[in-house]
Amino acid sequence: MKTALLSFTATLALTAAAQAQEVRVYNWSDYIDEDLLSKFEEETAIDLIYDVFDSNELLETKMLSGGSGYDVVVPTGTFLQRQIMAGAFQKLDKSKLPNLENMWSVISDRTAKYDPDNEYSINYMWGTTGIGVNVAKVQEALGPDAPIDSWDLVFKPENMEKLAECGVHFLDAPAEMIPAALKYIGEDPDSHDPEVIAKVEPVYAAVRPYIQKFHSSEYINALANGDICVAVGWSGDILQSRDRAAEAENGVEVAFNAPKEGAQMWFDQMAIPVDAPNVDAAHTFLNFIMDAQNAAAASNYVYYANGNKESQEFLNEDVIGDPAIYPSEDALNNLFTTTPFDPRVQRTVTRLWTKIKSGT
Ligand code: N2P
Repeated sequence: MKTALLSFTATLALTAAAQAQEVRVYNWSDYIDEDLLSKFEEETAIDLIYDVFDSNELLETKMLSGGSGYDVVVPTGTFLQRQIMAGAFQKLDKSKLPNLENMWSVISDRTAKYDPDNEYSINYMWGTTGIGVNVAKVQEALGPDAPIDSWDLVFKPENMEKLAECGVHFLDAPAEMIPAALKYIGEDPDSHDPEVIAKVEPVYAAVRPYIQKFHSSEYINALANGDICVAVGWSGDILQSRDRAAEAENGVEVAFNAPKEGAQMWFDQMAIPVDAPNVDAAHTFLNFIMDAQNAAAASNYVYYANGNKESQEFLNEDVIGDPAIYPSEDALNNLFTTTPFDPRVQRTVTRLWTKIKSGT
C-alpha cells in the first residue's frame, strides 16, 4: 500500500513537471517592456524566467562553456557568428515560427552575414553605438559649439579634460569601443590587423585620466540624473535616459548622436543554445517576440529599431519617425559594421582592452 501510494505521488509530480513548462531567457538589461513578459505568461501558460546581462563577452563565456541553462539568449551578430562556429547554438525549427513571415528582409539580409540564411537566429533589435550628452552641461564645459556629434568630443584630450568635471562614462565593450577609436583616427574600424588595432592604445591613454568609468548599463540612470554629462553608449539606452530625465522633470536634457565620422551599427539576435532544456518553449517565445504588435511594443518601450516589417504600423511616431532609431538611407550609409576576430586576434584585443581600462 505504502509503495503504491508513493508511486502514485511520484506519477503526479512527474505529470505536474511535464505540464508546468518553463522558458529561461537571457537578454540585455533595459531591453524589454516588462508588460510583454507577463503577457507571454498569460497567453502561453509557460513560466518565464528572465535574466539580464550587459556584456557580449560575459554571454560568450557562458555560451562557450555550455550548460548555461538558458533557452533563449541574445548575442550581437559578430559574437553570434563566432558562437555558431563553435557549435553553441541549434538550428531553429522554422515550422514552429509562423511569425517569421513578419520579418523585414532589409534587416535579415544584413544579419545573414553573421548567420547565413538566418538558420540559427532572429533579429530582436538593432541600433548604433554613439554619444549621449547632457546638453546644458556639455555646453557649459565646452561652449555652444561643443562637438556633440563627433568622436572629437570623447577622444580629444582637451575636450575630455573639461568634461571630466561633469563626468564621462564609456561602454565596457571592446568590440565596439576599439572600432570607434579606429574610426576616429581614420583607420578601418573593422581592421583585424593587430598593428592597426594597437594604434588605439595611445588614443585611449590620452583620455583615460578623464574617463570616470567603463560600464555598459549604469549610464542610463547616471545621465538621466545629471550624475554624468557624457556617455559613449547605445542609441536606445540613451533615448531611454532622455525619457527618464523628462519624466523626473529634473531639467536634464539628454541628446543622442551617432558621430558624423561614422558609427557602428549592430544587430542583436535571439538564438537557442544547443543544450537548451526547453526547446519547444524557446520557439514559442521567439514566435511571440515576432508577433507584429509585440515587436512594436518592445521597440516603443526601448527606443531601438527591430527587424520586423509588420511591426512598423504599430510603432509610435517618436520611434519610427526618429532618425536616431530608424535612420534615413543617407544616415545608414554612414554607419559601419564589423566582423568577428579570430581567437588569436581576440586575445590581443582582450589584453589591450584590459590594459586600456586599467590605465597603466
Ligand atoms: C540594451 C543594450 C543593447 C545593445 N540595454 C547592445 N547590443
